[in-house]
Amino acid sequence: MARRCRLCLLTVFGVLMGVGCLAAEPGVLLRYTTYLMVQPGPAPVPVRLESRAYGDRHGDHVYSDSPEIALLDASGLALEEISGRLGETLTVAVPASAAPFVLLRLAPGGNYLQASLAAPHAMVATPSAPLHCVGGLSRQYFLVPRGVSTAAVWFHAVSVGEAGRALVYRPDGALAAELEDDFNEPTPLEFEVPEGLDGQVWSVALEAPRRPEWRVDDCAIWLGATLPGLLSPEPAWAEALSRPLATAWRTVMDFEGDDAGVTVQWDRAPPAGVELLGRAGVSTARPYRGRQSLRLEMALPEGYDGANMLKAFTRAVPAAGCRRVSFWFHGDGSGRQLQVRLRDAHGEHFHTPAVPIAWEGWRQVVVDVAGPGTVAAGGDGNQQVDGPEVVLVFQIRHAPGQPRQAVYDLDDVAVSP
Ligand SMILES: [Ca+2]
Ligand SMILES: [Ca+2]
Ligand SMILES: [Ca+2]
Repeated sequence: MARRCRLCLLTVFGVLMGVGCLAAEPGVLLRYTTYLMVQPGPAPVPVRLESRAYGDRHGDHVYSDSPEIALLDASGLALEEISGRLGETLTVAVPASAAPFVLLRLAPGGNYLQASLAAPHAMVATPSAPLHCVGGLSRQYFLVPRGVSTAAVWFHAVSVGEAGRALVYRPDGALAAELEDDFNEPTPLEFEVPEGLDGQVWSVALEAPRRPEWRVDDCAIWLGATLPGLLSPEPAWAEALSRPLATAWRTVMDFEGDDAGVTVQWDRAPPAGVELLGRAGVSTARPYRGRQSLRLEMALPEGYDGANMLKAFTRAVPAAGCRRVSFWFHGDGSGRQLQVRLRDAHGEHFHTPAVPIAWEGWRQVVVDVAGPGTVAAGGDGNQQVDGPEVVLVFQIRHAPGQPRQAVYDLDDVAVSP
């Protein structure tokens, strides 16, 4: 009898403890659409969702949007769709499941939503599904996978005057990088990951800016493509939820040696008497990391108005089974198309989607070799990046009307399975 009572008490205590946690920890204030990843358990997980009107913070405008919530399984299939009411609090139960995660799509529209739950969870913060927060971001944790040496968190506060002070912290809590900006354009806060601090949990926060004419309000936040795109209020949760998504990155070229190991070639031979300059070599002028980068130079003479493509072939690098390629590229804003091609050990070519060089200065580029935009051709046709070694080709497409001269730098080429 006594034993049964104790069990009852424990159960009730457990429930109350959960409720206590729910009340104590209101989450980040969200707007527009943000995805919340929840780890389901053997019992349903209650998620408390508090809808708040835009007018709570700003009296100048009213939005009629009511919150729309969807429960999605790991494949993105909707399990349940719930329409909430503006200004009300509702509790959604994430059903008991053995699945690694369930996603909640939280869409308060122009109004706000705040989620509270005691179970392990994280907010999705990827380039394609950013986290949309309001009034700053309390310290949130993320996993830096093994092999990552530099990474970035991106901020975009599109309205002029809506700004913030972005902070990234190392696993021991020491400040790693800091940036106060208006973030009118998507802006990365880049940070170095010293050896031994990869494979660990870091953190990020967005605070009120110091400049008096700026304030923190709406901001979209996402993690650079070499990081699993999850931000969690607890380090252990970030670790548990991110680990299955993390891939180990391996640097295959850092251009620190005497020989860049890169040869260049124009795609089309120019007419007789016309000379096109294309050059590749190591340079100390503006490395991204270390002492050197790969410098790619091109020049087309006056009067030459043809389209062409400069191709830079790397030496063969160990990249068998590679699914993604990451590198840093110093752009010139010219809009030229930059494309990465892989030639595997069996002569199969993988043409990844081109990106326009629309930025100036250093930026990380991550290409998805295994993604739907990649076209495979030739070779053994098995759609596998066969090793042991693979040649990477960086192709820069010149179109008539674009600047006749360009100097690009490229550094830290890494691959992930
Ligand atoms: Ca802004
Ligand atoms: Ca370097
Ligand atoms: Ca192949």
